[in-house]
This record gives sequence, structure tokens and C-alpha cells, in this order.
Amino acid sequence: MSKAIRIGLIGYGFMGRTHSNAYSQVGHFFPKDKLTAGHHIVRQAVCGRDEAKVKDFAEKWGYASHETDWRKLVARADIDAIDICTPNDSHAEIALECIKHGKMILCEKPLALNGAQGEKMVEAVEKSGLPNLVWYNYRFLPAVTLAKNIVAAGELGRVFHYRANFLQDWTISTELPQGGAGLWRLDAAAAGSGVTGDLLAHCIDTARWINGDITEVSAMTETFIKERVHTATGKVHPVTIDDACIFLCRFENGSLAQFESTRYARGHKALYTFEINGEKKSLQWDLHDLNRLNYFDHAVPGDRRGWASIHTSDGDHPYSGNWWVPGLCLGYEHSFTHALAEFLKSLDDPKAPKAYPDFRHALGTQYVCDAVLESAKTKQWVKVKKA
Ligand code: SOE
Repeated sequence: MSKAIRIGLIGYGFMGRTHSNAYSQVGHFFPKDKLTAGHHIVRQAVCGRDEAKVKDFAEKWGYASHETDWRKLVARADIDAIDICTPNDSHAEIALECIKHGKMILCEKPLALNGAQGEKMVEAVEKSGLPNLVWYNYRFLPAVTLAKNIVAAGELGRVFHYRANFLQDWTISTELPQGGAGLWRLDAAAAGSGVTGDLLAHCIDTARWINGDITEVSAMTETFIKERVHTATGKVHPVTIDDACIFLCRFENGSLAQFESTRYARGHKALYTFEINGEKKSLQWDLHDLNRLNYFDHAVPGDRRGWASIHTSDGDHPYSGNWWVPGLCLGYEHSFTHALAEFLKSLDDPKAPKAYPDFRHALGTQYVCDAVLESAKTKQWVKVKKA
């Protein structure tokens, strides 16, 4: 008989919606046979401080109940797993409470405000043996997983370069306050950092997954708008997040890399791109054309050689066969369903290698972010701690 995983979701903003969508889709597209084995999701409860809004969310997204106190939710005996969708400054506190109550944890990225907090979370969760995931979603897009598979098969030969960008433009206005729904991302106390933890963390997760560990970094950051009204006080406060960050780094495999992220690239809304250059092949991906993996193979005869564009929508591409018929596109939202499917798969078979980032992998990403911020401050190369 399939075992129910009764989810308690804390926070119902943008990420609460993406995860809830995954909870409702996963059983349809990655079905488990309820009469034999496996795990299936039950949307048991959602928690938020505003009773009317959280009740409305519960009704809209099919949660059986709602709470306004997250501690009460975490203590409930009818909840098996907690999904933390709150701002970054509460991830550690909630996760540690979940562990005390024996709940599995699915935590929104980044893992914590910094490595020191992350270490406590990793230590506690590993001691408890509870399954844990961090929602670095982009690696689960078919084209990104295909890139991972191609590199893992050694097809690129020696890897020379990795480069990634994550460009946005939504904070250019000086009128935007810091604090409050969505805008807590501009408040360092709530977010920990700016684009480094919010956007580069995604690029770093993908890069470490595909190309291995990063050993040292040299970074620069800028805060273009130095003061903003804080919604909590109504007064103008200094802005201490990084609005933009560029860093160079070395990977353990000897490859060199550059990463850039900003919220001030006028015209770009979420331009996440990466490129990997190997001795034999190169790969290139762009979130705005997320079903395609661009692929250059030097082994092709010279007069036919060129960049090919693989539309990763065929049945033999990662995850695609679980959805529609070949050629039809998937989108951003599918990445979360795939992350969840991998999590459920590993509950069925805990010994199988995990395709999803757990707390320890996310701690490694956190260490890179910490090193990047330290390097920007000290203007020195900084070695990255190993998770
Ligand atoms: C806003 O910058 C944001 O929503 C991030 O918080 C997400 O992690 C990223 O995927 C898209 O942009």
C-alpha cells in the first residue's frame, strides 16, 4: 500500500504556489501504484499569519486545513513533512523545530542566511536521519538534466570553462521599499544577501551539480541604490544587500569560471544562462528557451560542424516522457514537480543516489556564497570551505 506523505506548507507566497502546484501534479504525472508500493502526497495543511488569506489559499490549492502559528503546524501529529516557504531568516529556526518533531523537510533555497546557520541545520538533520531537500529547481528542467548527463558521461573530455549569468531588472526604481511580501529580498536582515543568495545560488547549485566543487573565488559586488524606505518602520534605511555581483572562480577539476548576477540589467527579467566548454564538446542553455540544449560536437566532420539545438521534449529526454506527446513544451513549473518526484523516489529507495540537493549539498552552495561575499568585502581571493 502506498504511504501518504502529509505535507504542512509554511508560507503561501510565490514559492508556496510553485510547490503547491507540484504537490497537486506529481501524482498525476509520476504516479505511484497505491496498491503496491511508493509514496504519495497529501496536501494536509498550510500555514500563514493572515487567517483570511491562508484560508483562501487552502481552499484554492486543495489543502485540507490551515494554521496561523507555524509551531502548531510543526507539532501536529497528522503532518509528515514540512515545506518551508518563508523568507530566508526563518529557515534555520523552523527546520530545527521540524527535526525536534521528527518531520521531513523540504526547504526553499537558499538553505540559510549563511554557512554557520547551515552547518547547524545539516548536523541536526543528518543526526536525525530525516529526509531533506532544498528546492534548487532549475537542475530538474529536462535540458539542464541532459547537460548534467552528458558531462557525467565524460563526453566533453576535459572541461576548460563554465560561465553563468542570472540577470533581472526589477529593482531599478528608487521608489521600491525594502521589506514586506516579495520585497524582503531587498532587506539583508531577512534575505542574508542580495543577488548572491537569491540568484547566483541557483547558478552555483547547477554548476556544482554538473561540474563539481568550486575551490576559490574572487568577487565584486555593488549596491546601486543605497537607501530605501523600510516597510516595517516607514523610515529610510541603508540598503545592505548586493544589487549586483560578479565573480571569477576555479573548480576542483581545473576549469575556470565566471558568474554574473544583477537586478539592474534593464530589459532582462530572468535571464539565466550557462555555457560549458570542454575539449570535445560545448553545451549552452538559456532559461528563456528552456526546452533547448545547444550542443557543439567537435567530432562531427568539419563541413557539417556547428551548434545544434536539441529540443528536449522527446520521450527519451529526462522527465519529458512523463508529460505530453513528443515535441510539446514544458515550463518553469515542471522543474518543481520533477524535484518532488525525485524526492519521493528516494523515499521509496533511500539507498539509491539522490538526484536532488539535500541540506549538505545546499550547505556547499552556501559556502560558495559566503566566500563570494567575503571576497567582495576584502578584495582578495577566498578559498571555499568544503561541505
Ligand atoms: C526573485 O529574484 C526570484 O523569484 C528568486 O527568488 C527565485 O529564486 C528565482 O528563481 C527567480 O527570481
